[in-house]
Amino acid sequence: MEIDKSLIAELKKAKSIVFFTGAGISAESSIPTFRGKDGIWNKLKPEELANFDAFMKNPEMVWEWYNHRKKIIQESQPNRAHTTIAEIQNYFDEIIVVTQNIDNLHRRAGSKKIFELHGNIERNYCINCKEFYIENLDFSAGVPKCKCGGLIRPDVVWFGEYLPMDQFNGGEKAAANCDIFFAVGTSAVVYPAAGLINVAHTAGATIVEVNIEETALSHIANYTYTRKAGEILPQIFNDYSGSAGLN
Ligand code: BV8
Ligand code: ZN
Repeated sequence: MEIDKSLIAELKKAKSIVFFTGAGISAESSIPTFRGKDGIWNKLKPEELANFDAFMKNPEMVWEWYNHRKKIIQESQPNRAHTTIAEIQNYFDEIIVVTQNIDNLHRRAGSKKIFELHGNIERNYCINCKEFYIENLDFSAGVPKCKCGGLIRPDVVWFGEYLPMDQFNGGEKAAANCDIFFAVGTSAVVYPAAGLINVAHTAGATIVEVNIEETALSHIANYTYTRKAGEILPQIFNDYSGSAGLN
């Protein structure tokens, strides 16, 4: 697939680039997406798992689901989409990652400026005293408990829960001030996160969509690359560095 020369020209002028990412950027790291054809939520209903009531009703089941995902994530590696975003940090004034993912792969790939809108599966906290637990939790007596007796939960944002304001505000500011906004591997159906694409568009940023299929927001993209993120992002920035004489 040919990369638009006009996009390369825009990259050469760009100061600030945002990568807004969803589960699709981690698909090539063998982490299942939510809504794609093999999405995990085709089988399990998100309402039954990713919400606080479900956790209070059946914490064992919700923890089983997260431990299953943790295991997949621990056995996975960042792919070329994650590493490309990390590598180009030296070429531009500002590369900001605003991710909906909880898999920590952007950080493991070396990205420095990351806003995590939906939390991080490697962090947990007590629902009672809010104490954070990062290290391995003790499941020997069932659902892990805090020293205060409260249940420990994953530090991820469930449906009906507010996003961490510092992360969302940071992501929103980045979207409102960037020159180019890449939307990579997201179905753009979960709000308020997906609203950041509109924020960037309204602020006049160039929108580049990278997805293997059309999405709810493809109509506002200036460029759409219907290819795997792990293939097209390296190609875009290969073409860019070639034309900018960085190779
Ligand atoms: C909130 C938990 C305020 C963590 C998740 C009606 C209209 C609008 C909004 C709502 C509504 N009803 C309810 C709401 C609000 C709700 C919402 O948006 N619901 C949607 C589903 C309708 N939002 C919320 O509840 C949010 N909070 O609004 O708070 C509030 C507070 C109190 C009271 C009232 C309001 C909280 C949202 C966060 C929910 N948590 N997960 C976890 O376990 O992971 S959501 C879940 O979806 C994940 O977090 C994920 O990040 C998110 C988005 O999914 P994607 O990342 O886009 O993944 P998906 O599988 O969908 O798509 C993957 C894409 O990749 C596909 O397009 C595929 O084609 C593509 N792809 C695949 N392979 C590749 C690829 N692309 C490129 N390369 C590849 N190789
Ligand atoms: Zn506690």
